[in-house]
Amino acid sequence: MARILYDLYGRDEQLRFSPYCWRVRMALAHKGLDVELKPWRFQQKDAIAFANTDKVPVLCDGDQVVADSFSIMGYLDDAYPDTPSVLGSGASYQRALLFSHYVDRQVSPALLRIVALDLLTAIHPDDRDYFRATREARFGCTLEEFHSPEQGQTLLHKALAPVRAVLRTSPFLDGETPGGADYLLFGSIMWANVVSLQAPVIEEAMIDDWFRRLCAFYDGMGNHALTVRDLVDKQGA
Ligand SMILES: N[C@@H](CCC(=O)N[C@@H](CS)C(=O)NCC(=O)O)C(=O)O
Repeated sequence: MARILYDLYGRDEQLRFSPYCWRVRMALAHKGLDVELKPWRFQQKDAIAFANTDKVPVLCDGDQVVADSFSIMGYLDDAYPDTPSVLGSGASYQRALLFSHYVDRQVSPALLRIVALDLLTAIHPDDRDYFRATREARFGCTLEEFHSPEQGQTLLHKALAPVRAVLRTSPFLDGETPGGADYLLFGSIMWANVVSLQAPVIEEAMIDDWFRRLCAFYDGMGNHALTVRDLVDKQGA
């Protein structure tokens, strides 16, 4: 049976920007596992209700259904023990879990301040009212008030201090070759990179260099990603 990943798309079916889906795609590629990407939009909740979730990614692997990016990465390690591990087990798994919380709570919120309004341009027109309503309720202010690229860059610079420290000593966060920690962070930077109207979001050469090297992995999967800038150049905002 085919392996299927439900993957968020935006104003174009090829515009794939979910940070959580990107980390899973990198994990699958790391393991050499093929996957069919099933395009999904924010409000298509019925299509993933079988997985008891209202969010992507959702992975269907034969008769196994797994939701949540970190759970999917862990599932892949368990289900395919003969492939290179992504998160590892025991202490290694716990550290990856900690790193995942760091990315979600420190890095992604900073990136969100930088691209909050750009996201509206990236999202499918039918999802824009939904996105604005749900996010404004979450932030407690309008997207326009939340959008603050300068403040976001300051927060991002501070948040990335531990990443900078590690990249001074090794080419990837997981050492000589990329692994789970790299993919967890890569997903968020890829998300901001795909939706940003003013690329690049990463202003620091060392981290940008790490990101570019990861984009080139797995047949240049990241390099081939369509960005909102490609579409706006052709179609306008
Ligand atoms: N903790 C989840 C978060 C997944 C998530 O928030 N996915 C977003 C897309 S990036 C989503 O599907 N949102 C649906 C919505 O906002 O209605 C994971 O790691 O997979």
